[in-house]
Amino acid sequence: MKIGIIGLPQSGKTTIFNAAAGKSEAVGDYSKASHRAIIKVPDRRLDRLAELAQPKKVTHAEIDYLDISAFSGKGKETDAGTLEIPDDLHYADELMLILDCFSPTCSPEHNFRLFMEEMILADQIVIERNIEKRSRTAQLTGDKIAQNEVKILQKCLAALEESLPLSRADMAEDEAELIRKYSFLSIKPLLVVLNIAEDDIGKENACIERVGGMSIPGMVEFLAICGKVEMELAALDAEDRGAFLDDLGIESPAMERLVQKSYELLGLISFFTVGPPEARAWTIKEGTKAPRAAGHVHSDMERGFIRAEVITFEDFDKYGSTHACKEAGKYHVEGKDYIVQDGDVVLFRFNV
Ligand SMILES: Nc1nc2c(ncn2[C@@H]2O[C@H](COP(=O)(O)OP(=O)(O)OP(=O)(O)O)[C@@H](O)[C@H]2O)c(=O)[nH]1
Ligand SMILES: [Mg+2]
Repeated sequence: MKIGIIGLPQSGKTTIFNAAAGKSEAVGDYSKASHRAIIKVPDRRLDRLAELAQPKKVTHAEIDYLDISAFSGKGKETDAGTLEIPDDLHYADELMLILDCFSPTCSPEHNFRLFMEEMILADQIVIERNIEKRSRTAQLTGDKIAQNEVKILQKCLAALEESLPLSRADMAEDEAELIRKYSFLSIKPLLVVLNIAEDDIGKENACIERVGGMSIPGMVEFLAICGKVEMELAALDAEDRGAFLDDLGIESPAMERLVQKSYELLGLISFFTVGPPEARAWTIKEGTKAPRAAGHVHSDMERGFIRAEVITFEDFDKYGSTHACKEAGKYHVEGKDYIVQDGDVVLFRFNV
C-alpha cells in the first residue's frame, strides 16, 4: 500500500513522515526534498502473538510512505491551478494531506479547500481531454467500451463542475472499475492530518471540529496530531518513550492511530499466521474469502485450498496457544466461503 503525503510547503510533511517512518530527515529547511520509506505497521496484536508463540521471526505488515514535495511551486499558492502536482501522486493508493494548524498565521480551512479545488481541477483537465479522445474512438469504431467510458466520464465531469470530488460522484462499482486506469486524484481516499501545536494536545476534537464538517465517511477522514512531538517520540527508545508519553498524559503514540486510520480508509484488515518459524501480519481487503486470503501467503495455498482453521485473536490472547484454544472449543474449521475477519489467526490446509 502506497500513501502519498502532500501539503503546502512547511506544513510539516517531512516531520510527520519522520514520525511515521522513524527517520530523521531534515525538517524546516525549505528543501522541498522528497523521501520514501517502507514502514512496519505497528500492531499490538502481532506483538502479543509473538510473545505467546515465541517464533523465530516476527513480520509486520508494511506501508510505503512517499513524502512528496507536492503542490509546491509555481506562483502564489492562493488560487486553484497555481500549484504543481507531481506524477508520483497518481500512483498512491491513498493521500495524506498535512495541514498546518500550529503556526500563528495558519488557515487550515482555506488550505483544505484549496487542495480540494486543486485536485478537482486536475481531474477535470484529464477528463476533458479524455472525453474528447474516447468520443472520437467511439465514433470511429463504434466501440461499446469507449462509448460507455465517455458516458461515465461525462457523469464525473458533471460532479467536478459542481465542485464535488469524484469520491462523492454517484458511481457503481463497475463504472469506477472502468475509469480506474486514469487514477484520478479526487477519488482517492484522503486522510487529512491537522498538524497541531504542542499546546493543543488534548484538544484534538475541537481542532477537528474547526475544519471538520467536510468529512465523507470512508472517503475523507480527519485526524489531529502534533507532528513535532510525534517525531520526537519516534526517535526515542521504547523505555524513554513510555516515560515521555506519561509526561504528556497520552496513552500511545498518535502514529498508531494514523496507521489505523489509513487502513480503515482503504477498507483493509489484518489476519495473522503463527508458527514456530514466523508470526506474521497479512493485509487484505475487508470481505476477502479464505482461499483468496490464503493466496496472499502463497499462491499454492489458494490453488490447493482445502480449509482454514481459525482462532480469533481474543481467544488466542486468552488461552495462550493453539492447543489450549482447541481444548476450549475455540478452534473453528472454515470452508472456501468463509470471510476472513480482522484479527483472525489462521492456519490454511492445502493440497497441490
Ligand atoms: N510547533 C510546531 N512546529 C512544527 C510542527 N510540525 C512541523 N513543525 C515545524 O514546521 C517546519 C516545517 O516542517 P517540515 O516537516 O520540514 O515541513 P515540510 O512540509 O516537509 O516542508 P517542505 O518539505 O519544505 O515543503 C519545521 O521547522 C518544523 O519544526 C508541529 O507540530 N508543531
Ligand atoms: Mg519536507
